[in-house]
Amino acid sequence: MISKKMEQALNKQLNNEFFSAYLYLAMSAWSENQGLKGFANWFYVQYQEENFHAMKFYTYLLDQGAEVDLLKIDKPETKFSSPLEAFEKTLEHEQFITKSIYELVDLALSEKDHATNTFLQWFITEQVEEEASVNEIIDKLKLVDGQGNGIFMIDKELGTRTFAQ
Ligand code: OFO
Repeated sequence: MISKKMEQALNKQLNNEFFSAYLYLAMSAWSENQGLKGFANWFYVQYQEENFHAMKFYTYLLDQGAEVDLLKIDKPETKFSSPLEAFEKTLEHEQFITKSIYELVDLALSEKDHATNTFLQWFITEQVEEEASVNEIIDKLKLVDGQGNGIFMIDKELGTRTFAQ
């Protein structure tokens, strides 16, 4: 049993996760149109991961006998000036998500809602990994400084990412 306030906050996060999926799907389509199939693959896997995150919130709400409120998903940005810009926006977005997860944990702690706090711990770990992997790609993109050869190599590497739950 969770509070109404927590129910609302978790539904907002469910929406944030679906928005994340939408944003990365837009980045995947943009990459594909640039001929960057590896980048497109990376963002597509990211899209799959975000749907998986969203469904974790969905299942948790139902497990708690709470209502699932499917809020409107905002339109994401669909055009980017370079792969570096797309990844910098990814990092910015992930930092926003990390902050929103921390706020949920703060709420769970203030309500002594141990079940929700435990549920959220998985996301805390996940956010550390996500920010680290995005930072790593940003470093590489900065290193190659938009040079075709370097972008080609990174594209090849990003093409190997697969979705694992
Ligand atoms: Fe990108 O971790 Fe969920 O939103």
